[in-house]
Order: sequence, then C-alpha cells, then structure tokens
Amino acid sequence: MTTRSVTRTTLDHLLTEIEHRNPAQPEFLQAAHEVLETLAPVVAARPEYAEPGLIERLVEPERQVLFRVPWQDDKGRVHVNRGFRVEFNSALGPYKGGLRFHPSVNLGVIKFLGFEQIFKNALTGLGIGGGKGGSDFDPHGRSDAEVMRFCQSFMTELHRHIGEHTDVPAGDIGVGGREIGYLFGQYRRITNRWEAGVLTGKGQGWGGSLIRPEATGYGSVLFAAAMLRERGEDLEGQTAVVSGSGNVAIYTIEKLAALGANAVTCSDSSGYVVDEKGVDVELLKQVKEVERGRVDTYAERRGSSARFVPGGSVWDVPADLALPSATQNELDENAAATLVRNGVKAVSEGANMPATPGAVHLLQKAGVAFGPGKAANAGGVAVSALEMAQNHARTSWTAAKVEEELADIMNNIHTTCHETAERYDAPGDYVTGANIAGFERVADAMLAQGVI
Ligand code: NDP
Ligand code: 2IT
Repeated sequence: MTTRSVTRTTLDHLLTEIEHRNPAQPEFLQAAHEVLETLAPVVAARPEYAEPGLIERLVEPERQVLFRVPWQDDKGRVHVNRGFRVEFNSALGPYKGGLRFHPSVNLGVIKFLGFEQIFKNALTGLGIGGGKGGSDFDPHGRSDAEVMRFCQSFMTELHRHIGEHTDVPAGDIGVGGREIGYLFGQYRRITNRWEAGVLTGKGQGWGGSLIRPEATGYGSVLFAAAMLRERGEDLEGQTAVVSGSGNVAIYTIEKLAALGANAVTCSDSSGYVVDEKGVDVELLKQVKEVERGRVDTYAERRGSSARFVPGGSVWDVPADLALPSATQNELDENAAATLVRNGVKAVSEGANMPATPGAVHLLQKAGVAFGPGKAANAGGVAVSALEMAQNHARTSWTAAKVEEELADIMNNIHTTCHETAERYDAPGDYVTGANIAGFERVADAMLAQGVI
C-alpha cells in the first residue's frame, strides 16, 4: 500500500467516526466530507499533519453556544426562537463569521457554515478564525419593530460571548445592515462600550467600511474573472445565470455588468426571473432592499423583457457562467447536467455550499472551471476583516482603497488555490486547492500552538 492510500484509509476511518459523533447533521457531514476527501495528498506528503488528534480537533468546535430567544410580536404574543453561536477555530485570530436568520437554521447548519468559514478565512491571508451563528427566526413578513425586538433579545444573550478580540459576527441570510444596526445598538447599551470592532457590516458613519455591502458579490465575480483569465478568456460579452436576489446576488449582478457581462436571471424561494435585456440592478435594489419585496414584483415593473417563472429551476436558463448566490444545495446534479449541456464555462459559488457533491463532480468532470464558496465568496469576510482594521485604527478608507484591497485578495486567493492544486497533482481543481491551502495555514498554526 502507498502512503497515500494508507492516509486515505485513515481519513475514511475518521469520517466514519465524525458521522457517529454528529448524527442528524447532514449539512455539517457534507462539508466535513468535502474537505477531508481532498486532504489525502497533503497529509501523505507532510507527516506532521498525520499527528493523532489534529484533524479530530479541527472537526470539533472549540465552543458551541445555544440559547433561548424570547420576543414579543406587534400583537403582544410571545415567540421563542433558538439562538446559536458556534466558535469553531481561533488558531488564526478571533472567531469571525456571519449570523443567519432563517427558519431552516439548526445546529448542523451553523456547524457546516462555521466549518467552511475556518478555511475560507484562512484563505484570505488575514488574521481571522472561524465561527458562525444565527437563529431559526424568520424575518419575512415581520415589521421593523418586531425585527428590532428580536435582535435586541438575541444580543441580550449573545453579548457575553463576543468582543472585538474574541468573536466578531456579521451578516448572512436574513441579516443585513438593518439587523446589524439593531444588534450593535443593543451591544453598546448593555456593555456601555463603543466597541466598533465587535460586529462588521455596520452602517456608513458609525464604523462601517465602504464596499462591505458589495464585497461578497464583487469578489465572486472577480474570482470568476480570474478563473476565465487562466483559460485565456474574460468576462466581456458573457451571459450569466445568477440565483438569489439578496445581498450577494445583487452585487454579483452589479459587478458582472460593470465588467461587460450580462446577468439574465435572479430568484428567490418563490421562483425566478429571466430578463432578456439583463437584470436592471437599480430596479432590483429598489424592490428588494428598499421595499423588501419579491422578484415577481421586479418582473412586473420591468416590462416586456422580463418574466417571472414560479417554482422551477433557474439553472434551466442557458448561459456562459453560473453564480449560485442563494443557499446551500440549490444546484444539484440534474441542474449541473443542464448547465453543462447548455455550454457553461465557469461556476463561481457566491453562496456557501450551493452545489451538491454530485454537481461539483459532474461540473469538474466536464471541464467546467469551478470556484468553491470558500474561495469564491471570501471577499465578504475579507472586507469584514478590513473593517475591523479600520475600526482598530479609528480611521476609514476610501471606496477605491477598499476595492483595490479586495481585488488583490481575490486574485491572491485564486493564485493560491491554483498553485496548490498543481502542487498536489490536481491541476485546475480549485476545490482541492482551496481545501489544502486553507488547511495548511490553520493546521500549521494549530500545531505550533500545542494541544488546545
Ligand atoms: P440574503 O438574505 O440577502 O439573500 C438570500 C437570498 O437567497 C434571497 O433571495 C432568498 O430568497 C434566497 N434564499 C435563501 N434561502 C433560500 C432557500 N432555502 N431556498 C431558496 N432561496 C433561498 O442573504 P445573502 O445574499 O447575504 O446570502 C446568500 C448566500 O451567500 C448564503 O449562502 C450566504 O451564506 C452566502 N454568503 C453571504 C455573505 C455575505 O456577506 N452576506 C458572505 C459569503 C457568503 P427568499 O427571500 O425567498 O428566502
Ligand atoms: O459566509 C460568510 O463569509 C459571511 N456571511 C460573511 C462573514 C463576515 O464575517 O463578514
């Protein structure tokens, strides 16, 4: 048996162990599988990584906080939600990662997101550990006052676990500028501290960074551009299918247009819109960000170029590029087969784990450039770390400076993933490149810091 196949057997054994220890957490198991399956070559090549307990520690969160979030709706009825914060790994810096408010949130979902975040944050090259949190609260249809009361109750418990040097939450699904404002206000009130660096994604004028709202979507497009450049192509004239219509989707569509490409779709959980002329991002922002409406309203207002398709799969729409920007497992094997049949060249994951393992395999086998979320959507958390740096220095940078930093970071992540994949005999495989490069950085720090 070769060293690599011995390592493979050890990793398989570990995966079985992880399954036993984490029953009923399918998303976490999926994320752990996806990473561990690619580590055999690096563990075989670097014996220190085979140290007993290293990977076992990596898959076990340092701390998991679960709490009750009681709140009253506008009619005075009491609701009880669950709050979560999983502080996964702090070898590289304070725990860092978003908060998700969505009815599908449970511990397994938060653990999958926190696990991904460790490697993503490592890839940025910045000093941030991995964490994630959220609640099964559903903000859809809730008034501003209800959302505020919920955020205040959530922070009343969360505040004791976070801090600028400890754990720094931000937004994710269902948590944007409005929610970060309410959360920050309550943190400030309880602690009596102006501690700007405790949350990122804050508003302009009270510690927020320019370009943070745009950063994830812009970064995902820059990653797609870097993958195309590697193949001697660019974004000019390409059509793109984008899913979602929230923060990541909106700024993905905006950046595609700025770089000469054309996004022809957006979606939400009720269906999708095809817009032959290309999605009008200003109208989409008005409907989604100002009015908090749905994509069918976008189609109604847009006129004859756009139509709303209830239900259905946005991936049926032919395009050169696909940028899934809604949620996990939204692009399955069938969708991937359709994309390939329609000649897709590159897929850049704006969302976290939107492509199922079967879809990733199929796309890679067909020679499609595939940018995994932990690399492609790292621009958001990277600019969050830049927001922390600005807060620490009590300064704020120009939009141009932040954008330049973001572009450098995305290009560096692309180069790192590309070169790492080549080094480990998997040329063009950004999944392997991202997992190994992220793992190396975290594992080296963990080894240096002892059995913690
Ligand atoms: P938003 O809440 O702003 O938007 C989410 C969008 O995805 C909405 O259009 C929503 O539609 C849709 N969506 C959410 N859940 C589902 C579902 N179960 N089925 C179908 N559609 C769904 O969130 P973001 O744009 O911030 O996040 C989108 C993705 O990007 C997530 O995977 C997130 O983890 C990831 N991400 C976000 C970052 C950030 O900085 N915000 C950074 C890196 C990754 P509907 O309103 O109908 O639910
Ligand atoms: O998934 C993610 O990277 C985010 N939701 C952003 C995290 C952050 O801390 O900005």
